[in-house]
Amino acid sequence: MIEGILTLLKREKKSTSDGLSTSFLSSSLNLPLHSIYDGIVELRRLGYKIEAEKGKGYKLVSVPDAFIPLEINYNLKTKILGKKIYSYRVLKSTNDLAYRLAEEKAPEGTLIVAEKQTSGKGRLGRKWFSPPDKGIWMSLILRPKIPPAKAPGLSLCAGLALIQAIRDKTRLEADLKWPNDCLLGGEKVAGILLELSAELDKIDFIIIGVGINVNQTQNDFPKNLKGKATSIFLESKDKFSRVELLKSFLERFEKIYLNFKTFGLKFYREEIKKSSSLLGKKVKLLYGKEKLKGVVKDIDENGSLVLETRKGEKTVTAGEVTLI
Ligand code: BT5
Repeated sequence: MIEGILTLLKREKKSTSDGLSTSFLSSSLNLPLHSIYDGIVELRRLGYKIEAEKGKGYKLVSVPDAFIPLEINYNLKTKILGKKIYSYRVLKSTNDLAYRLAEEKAPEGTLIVAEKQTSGKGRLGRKWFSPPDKGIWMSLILRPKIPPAKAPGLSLCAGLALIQAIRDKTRLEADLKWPNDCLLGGEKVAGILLELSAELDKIDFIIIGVGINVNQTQNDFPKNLKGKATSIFLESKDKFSRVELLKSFLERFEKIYLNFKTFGLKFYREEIKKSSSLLGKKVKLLYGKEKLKGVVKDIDENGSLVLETRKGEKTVTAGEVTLI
């Protein structure tokens, strides 16, 4: 019911008329008058600002920048991603809940999103700082029929979709830092965490977790992240709609993901390389106990990093890279 009211109010927002009367909404939606009143109350409770001047109709003044499934779904141009949404004010970790839901057979494309995480996770047990209402903390359940060895390429696909979405919504040009970071001005604005449930040769599901710092000010970051982390607001001095950015990411990632399942990184490798801040740079790489130094030569068709070291060329599938 509220979807219908909202759709009409949104359409009306673009015109200059006096708003929509209760009776107009009631007859257009084939609903009794009291359902229209209830619907307006519910929309206001969710944070939609709706004016109703005496003698005139309802007018939508503003929409909340909150992860309301209704708002995420509105005009969302995807076929799989975000068709089922679990949205929370507070969660320990969207990845943890996504993993549990995936084990319980939640469908591919299920989106879990939270306004705040209390135990946001990075890789290797690291923490992901996820304060309320200013960032996007989300996870997607994917079930691609690809060999497990190809899965890490999905981190780069998500990173590329993120860079495209940030460009689309903010005009900022972010860098992709292999394997799972997005940087603005050399500092981390987003991170990606891929978790996999698989047998030897078959993926059961993949959870792709994405954390994006959107509207944080300098004071919103803890001391240990100063100089390391940034937000879209800090780089652009503008506040952006998290919902719009999330939708743009879902639409772009779906397109890349569907191609990736069939063709691997083929269509995206060049774009990934163009966005990559590491190509041609001298780096140090840590992977478990292995330490390597060299110049980044390439990102290959599997998404691995190719390093030119003193002992020749080395190809690595994962690790921690620092510029030297
Ligand atoms: C990552 O790990 O970059 C992956 C982060 C994934 C977070 C999302 S949020 C939604 C979903 N649910 C989860 O529980 N997680 C995912 P890693 O490369 O290990 O980087 C972690 C490091 O980044 C930390 O050790 C800090 O140094 C830094 N860091 C922590 N919070 C940050 C933030 N908000 N912005 C930038 N850097 C941060």
